[in-house]
Amino acid sequence: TTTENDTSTESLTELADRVSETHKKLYGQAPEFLVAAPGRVNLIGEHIDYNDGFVLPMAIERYIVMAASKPTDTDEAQSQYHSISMDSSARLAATAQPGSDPSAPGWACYVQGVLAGFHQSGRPTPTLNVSFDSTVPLGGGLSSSAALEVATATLLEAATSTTLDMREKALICQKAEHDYAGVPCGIMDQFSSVFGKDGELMLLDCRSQEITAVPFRSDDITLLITNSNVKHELNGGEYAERRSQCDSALQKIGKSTWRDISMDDVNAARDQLTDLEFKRARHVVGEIQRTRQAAEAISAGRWDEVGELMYASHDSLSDDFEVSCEELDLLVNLAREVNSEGGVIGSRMTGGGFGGCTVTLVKRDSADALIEALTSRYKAETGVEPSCFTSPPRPRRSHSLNTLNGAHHLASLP
Ligand code: GAF
Repeated sequence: TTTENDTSTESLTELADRVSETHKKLYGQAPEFLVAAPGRVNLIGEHIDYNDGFVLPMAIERYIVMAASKPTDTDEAQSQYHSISMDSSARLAATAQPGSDPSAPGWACYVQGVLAGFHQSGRPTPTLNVSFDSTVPLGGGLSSSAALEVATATLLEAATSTTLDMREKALICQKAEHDYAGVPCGIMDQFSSVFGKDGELMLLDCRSQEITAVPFRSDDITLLITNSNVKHELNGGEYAERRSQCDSALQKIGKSTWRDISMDDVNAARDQLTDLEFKRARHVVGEIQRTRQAAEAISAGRWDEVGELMYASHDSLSDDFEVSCEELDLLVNLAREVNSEGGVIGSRMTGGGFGGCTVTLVKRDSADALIEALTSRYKAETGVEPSCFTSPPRPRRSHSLNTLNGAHHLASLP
């Protein structure tokens, strides 16, 4: 069980100021570079990014900010990274192999993987003193690891005055997660952090990597993110296990991509599949359909339909894909009970699962009452305090750091 720290309501500007100040104290140097990368919430399309499916995430106003300066000792070959909230540091070299320093803090593998990716692609990786902190809750299913990877990549771009192709950048970050964190993730989180704009859902075709913006057309609806503040990572292998179950189901169904498979094909292959593979296949095919349909329904303002699709997605993730948990089911059921008369449109778990967050579409003027109901009832049943925040889709503002969307190089200071 984890709880969010109280820095979670900080704006990007406040976070950037605080990280800069801490950096000065820590290294005795003003930062030369300041970068940010956002977390994300996924409205629908879960566990199908690695199955050639569609996902519909949105960047949220929660960021990882990194400040960096060049060390005065020019012979120093290793960069030093310091996590402010975790008060831990790591010395990292771009040539290190995965797992070569077992004493390094848990977060270091994500940074290390990106350094290695830059190095392997023939790009320079200058030695830096770095401090970072986050308003993305860590390990809460809002993509804090991708934000850390993308912030690192953005810092390296800034420090070497280069701009990577955005897709290549996201793919370097995904590879970092595969090779250095051992998680065979899809492309959703890194694409979201690189390309995401808050207030705008992006329909990502994970096969072609094409992105279509899906703006919210409703001023009176908001997204409520509720952190269950529990994590049930059994052995860390559940994600890879789901991936290989999907791969073996695909092979047995006899097609080269899930995009060519209908529910009839899944049913027709029932006898060739194990029970688990059948359930996984039913989720994948159903979720691909639901996500396409949801994108259309949002564009047309058919919110009730979007809500039904979200509940169906949750049920499928819980029953067929088995990545939910009691606490997430409880939060979704509580939202369902408050129902449409209470302004709730739809609700589901978001992200990898086994704890973390739910996402709920709710009428803006009902959000406070819903937060109150969820908080008191969830706490009464689990003994855990959830954290709630809305990520209001709204027009972009134009005069502060908050206007920045996606990964950003905030400043290069002389
Ligand atoms: C995690 C992964 F990193 C994503 O690629 C995605 O598969 C998600 O779980 C589930 O939709 O966030």
